[in-house]
Amino acid sequence: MIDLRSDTVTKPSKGMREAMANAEVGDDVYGEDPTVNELQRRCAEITGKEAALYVPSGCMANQLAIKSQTSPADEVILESESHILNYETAAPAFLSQVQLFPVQGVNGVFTADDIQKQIRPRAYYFPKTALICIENTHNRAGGTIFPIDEIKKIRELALKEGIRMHMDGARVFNASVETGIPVKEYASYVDSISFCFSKGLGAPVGSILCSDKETITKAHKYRKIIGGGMRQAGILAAAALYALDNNVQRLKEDHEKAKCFANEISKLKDISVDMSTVQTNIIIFRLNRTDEEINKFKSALKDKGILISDGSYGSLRAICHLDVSMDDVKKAIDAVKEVLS
Ligand code: TLP
Repeated sequence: MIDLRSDTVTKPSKGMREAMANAEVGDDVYGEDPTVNELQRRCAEITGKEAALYVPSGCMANQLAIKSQTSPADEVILESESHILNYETAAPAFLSQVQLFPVQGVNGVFTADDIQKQIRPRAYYFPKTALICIENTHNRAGGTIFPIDEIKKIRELALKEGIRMHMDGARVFNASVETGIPVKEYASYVDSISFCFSKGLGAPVGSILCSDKETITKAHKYRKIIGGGMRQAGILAAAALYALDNNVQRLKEDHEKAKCFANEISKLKDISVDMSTVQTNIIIFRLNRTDEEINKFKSALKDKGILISDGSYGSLRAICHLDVSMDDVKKAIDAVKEVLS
């Protein structure tokens, strides 16, 4: 199968498995796992933050960021197509008792001007705007990169208003290798940043939350409360360290594959792709057919060994990653052509 449903489907390579097998481990609930400790140290260094916390998933990293930086009845501004709003099963309401204020952006990007209007005046009858979340790269928008100049403007506004900022950087390394902007620089404009090892970086499990010591101390406690304390997790952290050492620069290849796939399928009748959104490894496209025909298209592709997934609002999504070669991408393009002809 050529699995383009997500970059989460990647399997640990031989080298990664060896690193996992050889990992030194200890009980991380006692803080005694040397490999987890090394991963957290390394990620704090990469992001220029004081501390980091290894967690099982990107959702948990985002939710701990919200929980640690808000109080019940606060408000969180985020983009209306963001992962936190759409795919995290209303966890901010469930875990943090906060209200989400979605602001519609363009291709996942909102501006400081957009947000300014939505910041609540400080009055007892308004919720307190406590946190602004930005997603970089933006999943539902097609892997779009949040422009650094806009992040800076939002940061200025947030500092002026006393609002904290979190970056859902599940795929921030994709943004970084594409723009050449170090992750540390992205991180310098937010109070907390999370990223995932289990997507394009190719690890089987795990994400990290990086922030100041106080926030990470809170997140550590909340991770325990929600059952996220892990024991000999060094075996997993070793995969994450291997990913940081070996799988970052190669993300650029995934972007090239995505551009190639998007380019070729955009030439086909009935397929539309907004090429301006194909900036990293995700391709969101539309098949201008009925829902039933779209389902048939997906299953015909599956019969040919190609898996794709649904995007939002009837769109389709393909993602390139390290387990899909340029040859596989060419096969996928041919399959799309055959199925449509
Ligand atoms: N995204 C998954 C699905 O949940 C949609 C995918 O296949 O793309 N932030 C962003 C921007 C994400 O795209 C995801 C996962 C997460 C957070 C959550 O990560 P996990 O799945 O590790 O909880």
